[in-house]
Amino acid sequence: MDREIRKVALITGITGQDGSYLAEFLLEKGYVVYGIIRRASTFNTARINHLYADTFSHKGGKMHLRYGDMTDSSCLVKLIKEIEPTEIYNLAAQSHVMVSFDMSEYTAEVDAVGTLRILDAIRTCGLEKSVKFYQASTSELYGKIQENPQTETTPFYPRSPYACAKLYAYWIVTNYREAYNMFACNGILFNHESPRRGETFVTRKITREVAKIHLGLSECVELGNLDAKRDWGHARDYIEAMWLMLQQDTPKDYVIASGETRSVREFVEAAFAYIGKKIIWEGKGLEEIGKEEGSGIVRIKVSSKYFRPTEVDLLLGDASKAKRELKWSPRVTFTELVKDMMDSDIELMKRNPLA
Ligand code: NDP
Ligand code: GDR
Repeated sequence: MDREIRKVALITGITGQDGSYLAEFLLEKGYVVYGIIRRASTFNTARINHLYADTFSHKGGKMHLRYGDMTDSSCLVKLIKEIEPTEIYNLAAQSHVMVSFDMSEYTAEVDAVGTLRILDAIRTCGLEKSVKFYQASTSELYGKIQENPQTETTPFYPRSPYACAKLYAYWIVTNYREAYNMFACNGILFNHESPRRGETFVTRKITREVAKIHLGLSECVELGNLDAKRDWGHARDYIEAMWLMLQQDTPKDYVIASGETRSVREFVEAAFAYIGKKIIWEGKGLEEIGKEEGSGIVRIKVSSKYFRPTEVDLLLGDASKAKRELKWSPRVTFTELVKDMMDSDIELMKRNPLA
């Protein structure tokens, strides 16, 4: 294949929410896509099975999976040498903020040093002048908010081991860009969700539980901090921004956000509204409950076990730079996002009430 027109992408974290949407997107654009998967004792490819297991949707054998891990430098070198990617999307991470308090060292190994390992693997293979590199940076970097809304120049103040690890990754990407002239970009993405969102993130936890309540399979959901505010968008929109960053002439960092913020409480209300129920809040703090209007059944309880040692209270992104330079804008509204997730979880629970 001609070097000039080769379009070969390597995605770390391909089995995750974003990796699966990105793989689909790149295959549609004619890329050959390689993904790194981890060996697990159970299948972990549910989000991408449709892309490679089915010969009809296999896109002419353009999707390939390789075993690997962000903690294993030699395997990263071997894979990059074999694949010679033209673009690398580094999405692999221990991505759960709460879990990072329990597994702080591992989170740093994967999210911080893992990013360094892959950058060094690129250099070891002599590809630093040809590969374009995308780093999955995050709005969690802003943590304790210094400025509202947050832009590319807002100071960082990380509030979890996850955010601290991602802070290292952000700066090592910046440093390698400056030191070695690498085409490396940080996408500072605000929360993005979808029917493929991991089940323990708050939006998916809510839509799954509300779907169960709708079908009579459950009565109540336990949550943590209802007052935390997030800038939520749809993952499908956000992965396009990743690709756009690597199609520019100059590598830069971009905020990707919806520009709207809502509390966890508002997400709960929107999910219940979708099934035609209104929630009435009573009490304060850990004693607070959410009752269904009319029936008075308790639908929401607050539990201390979901509170974090340090919380990020409010996130609100300003994606003006991405709008201006990448011509990127989010398409899916908050209401459409909730609908997409609710429809999908109601279907899932109908098919498999034990899911
Ligand atoms: P997910 O948690 O859904 O996916 C994470 C992926 O990383 C999975 O494929 C997982 O594999 C893989 N992974 C975890 N540890 C390792 C490891 N040691 N070696 C190799 N692969 C590993 O995350 P998302 O798709 O939601 O997010 C993608 C990236 O974007 C992450 O880096 C996340 O931190 C970041 N981010 C996400 C945002 C969001 O709102 N979704 C916002 C901003 C940034 P497995 O399936 O085997 O567990
Ligand atoms: P976040 O997402 O920490 O923003 O990180 P998450 O959905 O886990 O939490 C959002 C907010 O909801 C509050 N919350 C709860 N959270 C969870 N998980 N479970 C609960 O029961 C619950 N109740 C209330 C949290 O305290 C928090 O304030 C996500 C991840 O995808 C990161 O990888 C990514 O970098 C950031 O988004 C941007």
